[in-house]
Amino acid sequence: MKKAIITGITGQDGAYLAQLLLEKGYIVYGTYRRTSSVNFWRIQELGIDQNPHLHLIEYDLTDLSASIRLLQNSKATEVYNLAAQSFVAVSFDQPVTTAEITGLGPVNLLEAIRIVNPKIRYYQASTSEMFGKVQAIPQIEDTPFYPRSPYGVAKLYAHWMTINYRESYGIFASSGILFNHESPLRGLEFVTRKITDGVAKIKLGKLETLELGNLDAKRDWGFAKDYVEGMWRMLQANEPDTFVLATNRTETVRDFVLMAFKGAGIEVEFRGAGVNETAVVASVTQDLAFTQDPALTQNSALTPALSRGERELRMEERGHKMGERELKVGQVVMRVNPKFYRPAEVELLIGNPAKAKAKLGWEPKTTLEQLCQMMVEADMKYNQKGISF
Ligand code: NAP
Ligand code: G4F
Repeated sequence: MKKAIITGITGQDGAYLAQLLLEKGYIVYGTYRRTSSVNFWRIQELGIDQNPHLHLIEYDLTDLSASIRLLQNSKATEVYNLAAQSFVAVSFDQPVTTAEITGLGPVNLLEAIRIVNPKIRYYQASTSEMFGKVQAIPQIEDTPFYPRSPYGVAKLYAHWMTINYRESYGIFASSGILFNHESPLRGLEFVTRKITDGVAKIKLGKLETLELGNLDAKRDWGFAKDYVEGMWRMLQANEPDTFVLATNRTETVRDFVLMAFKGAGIEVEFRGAGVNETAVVASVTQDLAFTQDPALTQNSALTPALSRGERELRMEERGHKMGERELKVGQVVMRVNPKFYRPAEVELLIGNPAKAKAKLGWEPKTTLEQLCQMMVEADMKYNQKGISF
């Protein structure tokens, strides 16, 4: 059986990649950090936490000796380095920690490979943040880099070290330049999940207004589960290389807000500009597409329309109890709070994954609309159960 190490198993990609490799018959060594309260909710959500082929190992990427022991003890032949301080906003407040984990950390693993077994294949989780102030549209593998955050700078160092170890020591070290990828397992601090969680809370009457920063930023958002497949393909290729994984479509944060509210049956209109911009409720359909219960769909052709009282009763039976605050047309459900602005912003990302398609046979399978709907539905369920990860 093939053995692989995944650093950062408690993160979004770590969980999906572990699921994929277990399905492919691997023995997986997933690393997590010692903290006062370790949280395995993602691998629990995917139902893989008790898999006998998954071994959880305490490990910190900043420790060279731990990296050496990790490789020696596991005898893995593939290493997927997903561990990082990955939140761009925090990297402005903690630039040194970010450099140590996200920049230098991967060098510990590359050195450990060089020392323990140079035949081990290595995947580095590089990022479209390295393109920063973009020098070409769309971005491809050869587009010049111009990072705009301490996180982007740290990742760029690790990216070049990956290439350097490939060229200097012949190590099979591949770098995946991945554009933003999201899912119901995304951390709540990232904008898409913050929005879908906020929309769910607003729909359920648990929150009045969502506060966001720069609504004009454009991102190329894909589904994380599609992207981990690309990581695996990179390590099965004949040669190590650098690949962009992206969807070749870009939308603004504002577009995603609109889409998420729509997914919850709420039409919003944007008013004002800059720090004064808001989204207000234009109409509410009570049409909970995510319940997949035609009886709750007001305009369902299959069932007679229910009266409002009947519909609320039916929703309560299904656990969709309406919150105390009912949504009203004209209610402000989103406003800008400048505290979420960044000292330097990446305004536009859009990637062309043509090389990955040609050489790896990889392409994204999930549309942004499908992704957004999936996240809204998951957050409705989490919030109905009263859990918020
Ligand atoms: P994530 O959810 O933030 O997960 C990061 C993981 O790294 C967590 O398991 C975290 O552990 C772990 N970690 C942090 N510091 C560590 C340390 N010192 N030692 C060991 N583990 C450490 O990130 P993600 O979205 O899954 O992304 C996976 C990787 O891809 C990251 O390297 C990220 O920078 C990169 N990336 C992500 C995207 C994206 O859109 N998601 C795009 C391009 C690149 P804790 O749970 O203990 O914090
Ligand atoms: O969701 P974000 O925090 O993701 P960001 O900064 O693009 O970084 C993510 O993607 C990178 C790949 O390009 C990864 F390498 C990185 O690890 C991470 O996964 O922010 C997206 C955009 C930004 O322009 C931000 O300014 O959304 C804007 N935004 C507007 N309001 C907000 C908010 N971002 C956050 N997190 N929270 C807000 O309230």
